[in-house]
Amino acid sequence: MLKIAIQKSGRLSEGSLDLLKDCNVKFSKGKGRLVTPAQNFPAEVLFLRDDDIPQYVEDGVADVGIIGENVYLESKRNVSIIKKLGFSKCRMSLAIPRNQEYHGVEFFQDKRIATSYPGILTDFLEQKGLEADIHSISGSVEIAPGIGLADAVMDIVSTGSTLLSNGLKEVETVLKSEAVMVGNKSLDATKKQILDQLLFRIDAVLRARGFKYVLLNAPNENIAQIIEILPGMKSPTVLPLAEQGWSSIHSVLDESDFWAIIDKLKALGAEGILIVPIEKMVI
Ligand code: PRT
Ligand code: ZN
Repeated sequence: MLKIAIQKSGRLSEGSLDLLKDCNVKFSKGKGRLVTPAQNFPAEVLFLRDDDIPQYVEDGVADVGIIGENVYLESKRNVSIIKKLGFSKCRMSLAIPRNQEYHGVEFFQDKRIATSYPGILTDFLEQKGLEADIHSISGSVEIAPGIGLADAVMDIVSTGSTLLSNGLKEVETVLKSEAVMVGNKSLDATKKQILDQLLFRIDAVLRARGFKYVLLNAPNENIAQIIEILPGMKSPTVLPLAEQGWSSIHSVLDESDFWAIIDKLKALGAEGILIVPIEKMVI
């Protein structure tokens, strides 16, 4: 039985639940429940506060857990990062009042900086050879300069609107973060085997998320050129259409290339282009 810890409620919950669901690990999330067994996979799901997960994984109360990289780094617990999961992306940044001039990171020398991540900030300042007065506060960091508690903040930023609405500007990115799976360093053979099964599924799900399946109709004389544009997993599938001189071409596209390729395809006479999400991708 593999014990998987996820955040009980917060910004990681939905992504964690979706990932397990896409991996076909089914369980009921009863209200107020702390632990629930999976119905079709040898696992148990624990619902915890994200900050507690690194310690529980280190102690073996949970075998693996899903947290933000920022929480992993701040906790300094003896657990390993097993896999980056690609959701809940954000950055940790230093921000200062909008009206202050900024010419470089030396700005922070001897300043008072409010943060909920004193460990990460200490490491960053040390790396830059700077000394500052770190005020460790647990929430609403962004109001600290406005009430005279600090000269600057280091906080999580996603869209930047929280900083903006508090009269702050982002001046340095300290680190980039996303959801990661962390694991206990001494799992026994049975747990490792279950984890491998889960990772195989996670890989298939994550791989599929970056790709789309494309189907299109094209005039036969342009097939060769179209195939050159479409990367495909091996080579695209070409099927004759009932209409003479036309074929249907199927392939897999990297989502990030999507628009550039679509334009070229249209220029080559492609019609009826369908872009379909892929659920799992095993290679
Ligand atoms: O209750 P529990 O302790 O479990 O949860 P929590 O309140 O500590 O964490 P939660 O749910 O807020 O965030 C969990 C994780 O999500 C974080 O550790 C990050 O890894 C990740 N994440 C991604 C974020 C954000 N995006 C985010 N925008 N965490 C927090 N924020 C906050 C940020 O603190 C700031 O107040 O959102 C605000 C900034 O957002 P923008 O869009 O205005 O820039
Ligand atoms: Zn937390």
